[in-house]
Amino acid sequence: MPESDCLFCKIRDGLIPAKVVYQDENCLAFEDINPQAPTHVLFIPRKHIATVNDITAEDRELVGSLYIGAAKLARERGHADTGYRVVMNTQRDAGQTVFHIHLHLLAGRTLHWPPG
Ligand code: DGP
Repeated sequence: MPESDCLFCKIRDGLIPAKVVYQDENCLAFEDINPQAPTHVLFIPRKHIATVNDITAEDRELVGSLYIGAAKLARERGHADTGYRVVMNTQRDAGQTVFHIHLHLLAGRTLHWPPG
C-alpha cells in the first residue's frame, strides 16, 4: 500500500483528525477510535512501516521511541504500578487491520491473558 493511502500517515499529516496525546521526533500517539480499555492509545512511528516484518536494524531507535512514549504516558496516567499492556498485532491471524505499525497501550482495567 502506498504511503498516500495509509490511514495513519493521514493522521500523522493532520489530514484525518485524531486526539493526539503524545508526540516526539520519532513518534505520535493518539486515542484509539474504538477503545477496548479506559486507556487505549496507539503509538505510531512517523515513518511509514507496514508491519513488524518490515522493521529493519536502522529503525531500532524509532521503535524504541514507541515503548519509551508508551511507558511515559502510562506513568502520567497512573498505570505504571497497577499495570498495562503494550502490543503490536502483526498480519491477519493477529488481527492487524491498519498496515502502519502501531503499539497499542491498554490500561485502566484488568486485562485477561491469554488474549484469545
Ligand atoms: P489493529 O487491529 O492492531 O490493526 O489496530 C488498529 C486500531 O486502529 C484499532 O484498534 C482501531 C484503530 N483505528 C482504526 N481507524 C482509526 C481512525 O480513523 N482513528 C483512530 N484514532 N483509530 C483508528
